[in-house]
Amino acid sequence: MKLNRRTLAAAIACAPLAGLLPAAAWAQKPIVLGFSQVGAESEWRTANTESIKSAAKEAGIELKFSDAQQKQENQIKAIRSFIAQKVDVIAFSPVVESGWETVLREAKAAKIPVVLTDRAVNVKDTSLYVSFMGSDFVEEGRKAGRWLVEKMKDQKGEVNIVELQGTVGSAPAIDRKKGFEEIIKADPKFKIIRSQTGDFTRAKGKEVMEAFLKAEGKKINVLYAHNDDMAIGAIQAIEEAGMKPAKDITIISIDAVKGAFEAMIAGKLNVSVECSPLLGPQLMAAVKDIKAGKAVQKRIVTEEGIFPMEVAAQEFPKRKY
Ligand code: GYE
Repeated sequence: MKLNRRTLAAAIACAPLAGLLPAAAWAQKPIVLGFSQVGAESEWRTANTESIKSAAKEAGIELKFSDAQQKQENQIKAIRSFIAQKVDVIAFSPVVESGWETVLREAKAAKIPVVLTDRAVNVKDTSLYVSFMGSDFVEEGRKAGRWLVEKMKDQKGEVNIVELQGTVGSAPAIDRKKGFEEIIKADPKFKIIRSQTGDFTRAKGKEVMEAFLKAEGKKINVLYAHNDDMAIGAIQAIEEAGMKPAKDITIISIDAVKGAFEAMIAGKLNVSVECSPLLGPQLMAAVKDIKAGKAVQKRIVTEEGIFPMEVAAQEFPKRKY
């Protein structure tokens, strides 16, 4: 470049700043990511939000974060606002599976790539999103079922199960039910006698368990809760009814958040199937790859385990959420 008076003046003016900033930040403006979160309904969700916020910061990605308070209409509004703001990438955890075609088509028409995190959508045209990262919820349900079948293998009579489902129409509620049923149906002694949504919250979990106890009382042998928060709410209801959680009623839940470990250590929860909310770093990596024009995997499955109460105390110090 030939230096004339203008370029020279500009170079001199910028020189002190350029020395202060890392080369990458100096060269380009940050990637802007619009993220629509489900809400703050559970310990899992809080950990997920924290993971996304801290990973964005770490990656130097500008995050526009919107909390939908568990309402699909709020998520659709947030996505439309991200489109209007021309963000670089949109990511969201869809509260329910269906009803996304229109807004996803709008994002596609605006050429804004979409990444699904945590929960899936039910769309015919899978080109409406670039990638879906998160757990295999059917497998989580199967793990819960397999644990129960093993635990009750010597039991001769009926095993009466009550089920606290997650949010109606959400991928984890649909899939966790499906995976669990697939396993227990192999033996007719297992019977789901009541099944109702507790919307993934402690308050609703407690409320619905109270109703189950009123209706079925001592008949209940097992509680299968689609997340830890509902199980923790239900534990309170069981204790208030004068029964012993994890003894009078075997309790299985999903997520393996710290609250579940505390309940297991206290002897009130039998087992929790792991579901990791720590999706932030892998989301930011995908966002960077997308912006760089690199291919990203269509499906990224989180690897996870299962923790029975016997290992809770030993595992607890290692838990990150
Ligand atoms: O299990 C539950 C949360 O979508 C996997 O949502 C997530 C679920 C999680 O509210 O605790």
